[in-house]
Amino acid sequence: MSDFFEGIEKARFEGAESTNPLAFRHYNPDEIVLGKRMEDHLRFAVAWWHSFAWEGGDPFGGATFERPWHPQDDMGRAKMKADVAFEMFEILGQPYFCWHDADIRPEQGDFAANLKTLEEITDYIGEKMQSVGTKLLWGTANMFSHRRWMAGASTNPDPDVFAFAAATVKSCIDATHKLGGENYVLWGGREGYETLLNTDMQAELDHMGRFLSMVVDYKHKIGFKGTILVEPKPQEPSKHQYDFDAATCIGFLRKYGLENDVKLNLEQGHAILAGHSFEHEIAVATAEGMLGSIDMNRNDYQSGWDTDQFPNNTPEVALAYYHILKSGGFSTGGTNFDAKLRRQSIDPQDLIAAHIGAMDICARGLKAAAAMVEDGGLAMELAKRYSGWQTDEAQSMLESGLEEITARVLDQGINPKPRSGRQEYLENYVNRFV
Ligand code: XUL
Ligand code: CO
Repeated sequence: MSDFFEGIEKARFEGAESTNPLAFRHYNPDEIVLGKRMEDHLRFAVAWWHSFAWEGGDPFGGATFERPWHPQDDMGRAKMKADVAFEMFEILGQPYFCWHDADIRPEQGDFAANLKTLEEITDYIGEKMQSVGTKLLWGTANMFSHRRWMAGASTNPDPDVFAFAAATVKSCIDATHKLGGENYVLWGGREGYETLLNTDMQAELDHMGRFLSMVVDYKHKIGFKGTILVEPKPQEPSKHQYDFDAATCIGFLRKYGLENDVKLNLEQGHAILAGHSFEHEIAVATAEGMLGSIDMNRNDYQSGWDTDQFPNNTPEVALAYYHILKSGGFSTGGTNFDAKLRRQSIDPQDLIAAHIGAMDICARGLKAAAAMVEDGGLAMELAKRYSGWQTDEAQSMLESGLEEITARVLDQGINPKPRSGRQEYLENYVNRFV
């Protein structure tokens, strides 16, 4: 036991009237929502990188957190970091967590040494998972921080980097499989370009497609039952990233024949950077049956940067979960808080308060979404708006062609009457629930 969270008790559900800042007011894991436990709907996960590995630096200044496990270059401190992480999971009652290899093991500089420390730390984490009961939602490889990845991983012009990336991803899928992970994520922060002047985009996309096929082949070979997920983001750190948004990723997966084997991990902040809303990205993915999991955070609407703040906007969260519920909810995926403290929030209590607040907002959003699903008001408006398409005549038009349709327009003197889209009415409707 470390004394990092000394004096902080296990967080409990105390109900909406509670004024206890470290209690849940909405997140009640056993509460039944649409026939399922709240915990099983939301499937929360803590992101190891933001909560334990990030030291609080920004482009203008260094570490502010100064945790007892910093600097993170030695196995003893990596284990201390794991001890503290599991203490936090117990305080919060977190069902899941997520990691990059670089968050959990000390960086050794070469592949063989990194592999050894990854195996050692994942054995250690595996034992802690047994005793605490927190499970692995997903693992992933950090192929963007170290300078070897500066020109990409699978899209690097240097085939040796492609090889290093293949070996790294294999080691991370192995570690995820060993820990019973339910998904494996690939986020390509450097899979893109800084300038087209030095970039062969065609070759890079083909290499990325081939790389992903190898990942899928390997997953099947070792019997990993988890889902392979890619995570769209338009830019940052690369000027342009190939996995720009959900629609771009789906097109890419189809082109390389991967649409049945790979799904999407969607993140709120990435949706905003791509000029979309989070629910837009979710709706695009669910329309194609490709929603895998979500990274829940909140982006600063003024900065135009990926600020990864903890979510605290109920209406936004409610609309996201509305689309998730409508598509049947998560299967292997969940709600990972890809969110970090502000760099002035240096106390251990800040870490706990941030997660409690985020879990509460998500619970509140989920309940609002479930109430909208149960009430059926939005579904009814939608059905009304598209009801014209229920007629045989409208349906048969889809089987015909421009000439037949033109003949019908002339014959029947078709002259459509505009109808209200009722947007304000619908916005008021949503406000009844949030
Ligand atoms: C970066 C990001 C990553 C991925 C995992 O913006 O979201 O943390 O979730 O690599
Ligand atoms: Co993310």
